Amino acid sequence: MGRWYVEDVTIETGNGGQYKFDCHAWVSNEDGTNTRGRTFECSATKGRTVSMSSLIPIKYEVTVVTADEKGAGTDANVKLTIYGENGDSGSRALKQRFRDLFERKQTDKFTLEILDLGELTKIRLEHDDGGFNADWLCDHVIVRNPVIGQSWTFVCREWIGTKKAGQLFP
Ligand SMILES: [Ca+2]
Repeated sequence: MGRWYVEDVTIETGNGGQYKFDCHAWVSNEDGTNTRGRTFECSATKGRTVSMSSLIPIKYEVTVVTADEKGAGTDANVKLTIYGENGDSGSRALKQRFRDLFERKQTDKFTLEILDLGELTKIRLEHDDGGFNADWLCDHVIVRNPVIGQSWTFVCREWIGTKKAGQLFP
């Protein structure tokens, strides 16, 4: 048969979105050329409601660059929170064994496994004020989602210390 009656088509995306196309139309292929088609507008969508259970964990690659300025480095314990359209990462310690982290002009890399945050919006940096001269001048942080190959750069360049702990960027 070359004729097919289509009531509606519903497309569900992997992250819980739902799009319904009302058709109520015959889609014909009677002339056998299979070149006749029809376009239907989307009639109903079910939000960008994202259920956490459908999100996949991603190993985000985090690059932290400390500024090239006197006293910019720190030995305090640094924590990072990443915010995205699907939620946030929670406060994550940036740690590495056997390495003096966050020194002047230094680049430090970390991997954080987080449920897919979607489009990233901001980050929060904080530290525990540990060590001598704990104030820290972070230049920028790059967060990369290796699954889609996209990176977000957050320029910081503000001192993070006891008085300004927990800066939000940008
Ligand atoms: Ca250090």
